[in-house]
Amino acid sequence: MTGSKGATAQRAAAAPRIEDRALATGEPLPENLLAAVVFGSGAPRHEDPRCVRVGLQPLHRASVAELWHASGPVRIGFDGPVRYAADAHHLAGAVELDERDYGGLAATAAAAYTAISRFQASSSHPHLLRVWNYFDGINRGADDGERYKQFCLGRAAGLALSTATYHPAATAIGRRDGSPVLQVYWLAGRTPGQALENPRQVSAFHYPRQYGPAAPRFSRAMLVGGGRLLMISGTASVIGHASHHPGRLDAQIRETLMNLGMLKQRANAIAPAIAPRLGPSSLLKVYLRDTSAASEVAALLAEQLPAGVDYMLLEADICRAELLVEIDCIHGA
Ligand code: 3EB
Repeated sequence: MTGSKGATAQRAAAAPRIEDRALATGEPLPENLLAAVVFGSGAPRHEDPRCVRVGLQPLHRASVAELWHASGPVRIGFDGPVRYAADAHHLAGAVELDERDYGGLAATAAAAYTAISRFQASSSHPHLLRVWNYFDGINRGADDGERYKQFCLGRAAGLALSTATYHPAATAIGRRDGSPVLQVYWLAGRTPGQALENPRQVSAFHYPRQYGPAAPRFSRAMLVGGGRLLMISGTASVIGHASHHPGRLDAQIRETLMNLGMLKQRANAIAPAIAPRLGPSSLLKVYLRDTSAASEVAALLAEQLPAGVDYMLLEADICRAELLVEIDCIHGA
């Protein structure tokens, strides 16, 4: 009796294993995979629906991939614009919509998130946990017309159809590839996650009006797999709701790492399997606006990160023009 109960608890607590490594040209995708996110124009092309190609250029490697390994056999499916792959616990989904088909980014984001909300509501894995959003020219446009704010407007409209009681963790980052495609991909679960906020920061969904007509709908982090995996949203040099240290890369990195540290501590306090600090199993994506600062950033991170912590460094635009760098993190033991 206790044995079968224990097995049930363990099944419910499974977390996907996520790994960063390059895929060689011609290399088949590993077996039992939920998703392969590949970065850069040099990344190999796969026709597999589980593959998402993101046009962000890696700055310290030729190509990198993030592999989401399943815990068993994978079922692949399609539902309208959504493509997905699922195992017994988790689902990876992706939607890629061409802005020219919807008349602007806000309408495109609304269409994407309407599709996601509808799909998730009827899915066997209904709980939206972690979402990445990539689109071109995130800082183009003035005031409320700035594309990031337009994206937030459409996302809010689409997510309003969701039945979820909390927001997923998220990243929203600008590509520079001139492609009119909004890319959204996500992790969802059969069981809910636990959303975390950062006491150093105002919750994004409570940001004041100055940041746009609709607040960004995301949580600062999500505990996944019964507290075995922490998925931290895109994190920048924001305290309260304000950007800090404009123009100062070193201070922005330091502040960003403090925000990440706070979320790891909070997670560790309620989920002891989560290490309170970054370690060799942490996966970082560092989004950097100024490519000429790549070696400076590498030096700063070598100084500020614990030994053995690796990261992807990607050329990208960040959603506020004054932010030079943003980091997101997948973090376990
Ligand atoms: C911030 O703290 C930085 O709109 O989905 C970080 C992570 C940011 C996610 C999003 C935006 C988003 O507000 C920007």
